[in-house]
Amino acid sequence: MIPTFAVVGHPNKGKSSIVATLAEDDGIAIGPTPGTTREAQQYVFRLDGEPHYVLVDTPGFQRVKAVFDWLQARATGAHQRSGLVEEFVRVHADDDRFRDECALLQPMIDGAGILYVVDGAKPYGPEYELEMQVLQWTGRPRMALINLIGEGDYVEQWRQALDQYFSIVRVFDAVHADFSKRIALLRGFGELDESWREPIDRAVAALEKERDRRRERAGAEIADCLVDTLNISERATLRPGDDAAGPEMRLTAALQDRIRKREARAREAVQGLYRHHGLQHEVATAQLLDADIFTEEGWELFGLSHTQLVISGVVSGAVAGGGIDALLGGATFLLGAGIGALIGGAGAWFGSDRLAKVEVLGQSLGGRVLRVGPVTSPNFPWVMLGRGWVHHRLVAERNHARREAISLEVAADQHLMDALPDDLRKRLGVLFKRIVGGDRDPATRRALCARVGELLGTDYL
Ligand SMILES: Nc1nc2c(ncn2[C@@H]2O[C@H](COP(=O)(O)OP(=O)(O)OP(=O)(O)O)[C@@H](O)[C@H]2O)c(=O)[nH]1
Ligand SMILES: [Mg+2]
Repeated sequence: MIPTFAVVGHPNKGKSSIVATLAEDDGIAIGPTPGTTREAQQYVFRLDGEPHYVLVDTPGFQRVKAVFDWLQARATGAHQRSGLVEEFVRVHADDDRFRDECALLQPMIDGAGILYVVDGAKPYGPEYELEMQVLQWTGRPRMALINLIGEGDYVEQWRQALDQYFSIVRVFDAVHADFSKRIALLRGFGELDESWREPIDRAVAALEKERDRRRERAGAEIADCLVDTLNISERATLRPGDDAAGPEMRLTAALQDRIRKREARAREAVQGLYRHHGLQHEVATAQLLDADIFTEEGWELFGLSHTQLVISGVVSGAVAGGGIDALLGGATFLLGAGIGALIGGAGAWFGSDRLAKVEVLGQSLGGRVLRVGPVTSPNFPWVMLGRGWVHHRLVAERNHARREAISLEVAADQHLMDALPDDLRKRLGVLFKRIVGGDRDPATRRALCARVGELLGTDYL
């Protein structure tokens, strides 16, 4: 049997949040009012189609005292307790008063382990004791999870009480726990019962492998988006005597629109890799990621600073000949010292005149053809990459219990891509140049995928 865990506890303590995070399912209902979960519901965690474990989300205890009284009135010895719990559920299967209790006890009767969830931000109280006793009477392997909803800290109190009834007691914040905490918790599940150790070890190994694979695939999605957006152009035929200004504006707008759509497609793919299908709506509210590609602010924030554009050799021709290497050696010396004068003032790298190539192509049968694009601004690939990086970071680290809008603090004067190690920035710069230059070699694409994947694995943000 696949290891199965019933997540139980008082109403509104974060049971569904824990299920959402561990099952990677952002479709599970989570809410601030007690009684959000009305029915027990199974969630199978699968990777590559293979089921690894099952979590059963349950409604909270409602009438635990009545349950315990019923059990106790019939108890004769410890050897009969689990049988009595079974009998309770059988007898009350159609009794509406014990609907929630039956729903939460049934999975245990069917062989599930128990994850008892409490809120460590609120003080311990004797009303929980009966819940713990009923769970103890099931005789199933059980672990207590101290979730923290809010500011208070009563963890020690809780520990002392929980230690009496549970073989393992852990603090686990369903909303903020990172990958390593999730893995540590899973390993704990494996310790609950001898027969679960092996399948849980396999689940952990599969999850770790999946994490690398997701990053790799996300790197490829972002790299492909870069290659595509660096090659998009728009054309229109000009009739004799037509002024090019109007069509040029229209084509520029169309070009920008296609780039935006391409990026949206890449973001969707990255979210899909991490099973964050429902994120789309929230991303729209995230201030940073929602910023349009074609704004000067975003350009500054996500891309390279002017200084880096020069010292990385991204802006060829701005410095004569071998000057770039000399500059790299003396980067600190140059910072703030006349760089602006070398490459032009702020804003010189943004604006439609510099953004994309605009060409009137030769006479064709229908007339002259106006082409806008591809985008030639040297910062463009860096801006796109920076946006992809930030988006990936937020998606990859986001728990499935987290439903509020995502946001990221970035100082206004920060240039994200400046945070890259020089070596990586240099390699990326070389690849960008090749792609802008029309290089279609699959090896170039592969190299870009690998470099972007490397970037996604870094912690520079
Ligand atoms: N800050 C914070 N809030 C949490 C955490 N876990 C749950 N919450 C919030 O607590 C509330 C209840 O969470 P649920 O997961 O719906 O709780 P539940 O135990 O399933 O509730 P019922 O289904 O009503 O019994 C929601 O508003 C969650 O966003 C947490 O770890 N940190
Ligand atoms: Mg719930």
